[in-house]
Amino acid sequence: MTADAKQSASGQQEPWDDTREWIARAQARGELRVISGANWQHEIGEIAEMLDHNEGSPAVLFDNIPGYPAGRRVIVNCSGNPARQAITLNLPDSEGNHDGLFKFWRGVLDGLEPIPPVEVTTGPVFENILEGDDIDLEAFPVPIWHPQDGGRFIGTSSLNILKDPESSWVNVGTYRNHVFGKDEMGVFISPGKHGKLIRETYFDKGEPCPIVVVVGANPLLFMAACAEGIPYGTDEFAWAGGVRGKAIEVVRGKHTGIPFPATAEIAIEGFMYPGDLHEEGPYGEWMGYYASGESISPIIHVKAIYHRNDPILMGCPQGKPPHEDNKFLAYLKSAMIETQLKAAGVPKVTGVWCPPEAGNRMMTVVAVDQAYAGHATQALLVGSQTGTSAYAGRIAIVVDPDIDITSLQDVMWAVMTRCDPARDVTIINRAWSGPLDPAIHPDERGFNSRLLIDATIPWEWRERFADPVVTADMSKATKEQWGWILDPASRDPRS
Ligand SMILES: Cc1cc2nc3c(=O)[nH]c(=O)nc-3n(C[C@H](O)[C@H](O)[C@H](O)COP(=O)(O)O)c2cc1C
Ligand SMILES: [Mn+2]
Repeated sequence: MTADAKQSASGQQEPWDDTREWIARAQARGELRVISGANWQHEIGEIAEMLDHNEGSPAVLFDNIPGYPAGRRVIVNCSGNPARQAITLNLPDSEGNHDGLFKFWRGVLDGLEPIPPVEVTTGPVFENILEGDDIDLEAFPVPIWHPQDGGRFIGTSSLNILKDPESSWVNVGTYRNHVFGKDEMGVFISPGKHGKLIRETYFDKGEPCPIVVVVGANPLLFMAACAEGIPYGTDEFAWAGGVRGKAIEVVRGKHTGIPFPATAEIAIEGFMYPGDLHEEGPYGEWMGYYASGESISPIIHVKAIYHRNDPILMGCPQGKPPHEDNKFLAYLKSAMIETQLKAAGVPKVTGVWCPPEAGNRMMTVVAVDQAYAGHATQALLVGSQTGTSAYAGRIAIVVDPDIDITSLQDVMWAVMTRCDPARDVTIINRAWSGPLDPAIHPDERGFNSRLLIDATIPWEWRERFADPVVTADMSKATKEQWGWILDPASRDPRS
């Protein structure tokens, strides 16, 4: 069934099932361009970087990549703007904006019931099965994403699927995958991530660790795989099923028994062995540096590659923020932190924002309607350390509800005018970081410190705090009446 038929049959949009339907919907809305002839050596990477840093950029599907047969494609920037996030989340076009996305994530996360994946006997991912000498990771047009990358990274928006050996838990995480050779690749997992904890359970017992890496999943599953704060023990496929209100269909790898989406474009199955290591990286990382350089990391020995005809490799190269993931994680992570603050018993939180400019991690802004002495401190400390906000933070800020938390300009105004450093600034030490932080001495990475800023009006003398010259309500009212002056082509509506 085509994407359009799905729409008209039910009178409203049914969830799309695979990347190809997603592409059809994006194309129908003018959100996707097909580009022929860009090379994998540097042009696709350069274009992806340009798309990340220009407002309103489209998703791009690269075809006719020199050296590869037509049809072997690469897609980037899928959910890089609110309109395409609405497609990914199956929302009406009218919800593809700030308010619509906040509303969606707040609503869906409140009491989210995961829907476990359902197993099916086969799927399009099995259209081609490569084993033995046929295995070749470079049979796909894997780009060199950044000039100083240590090679071709086939996994940038990948689903790395691992199964806990002691339970039925399946975990899905996005971790980069560096191609080492025809049938060998890497997986770089930071300390504390679920995938690493699971792998250690195998290695501690001296056992090989099975894995399936999907490098052409779909934009929704990518969101699930990189959303920090989905609890330890929760299957991200089930979480994604809950978000879209319909189970994900999975098949199982022949060699590992690990489930992966039946409609995946490309799935790579293999094993890692204790003590079997290879140089990995460097890679253009999310803070905008090649910070972790080259290190030694486990090798995935590939036993099978499954792929659809004319497979589509999905990419989300990082680099200087904001990149594609920052643009969608801003809504998702902010709503998750709000939910977590509520669950931790912090009342009257009116909003949370993880600015894309700070890679959604290095800054967390919490707005609270202060109701008692110490309330702002509570929101600030908890907000900086929830499951979603703890990793790789740098600065957390608490503000009052009149501040537009999605505007760095407004947040900075609050910091500059409501915070007296001697009273309102706290540094906590030895927090959760990792090897990627360029601000920490290369030999001392793992921990970092956090700056916590209370930028709220001081509780004790709130009644005497100076009135602001302008409020959001005043600006809005002025704009409604006089906003036409800002448009040079407008006519005076009063005449
Ligand atoms: C584009 C992108 C690339 C990422 N690459 C890595 C990576 O190479 N290693 C890593 O540990 N985390 C990486 N992450 C972050 C993880 O995907 C994220 O923390 C996820 O929640 C981990 O899931 P887990 O806790 O189930 O392991 C990346 C995130 C994004 C958006
Ligand atoms: Mn997880």
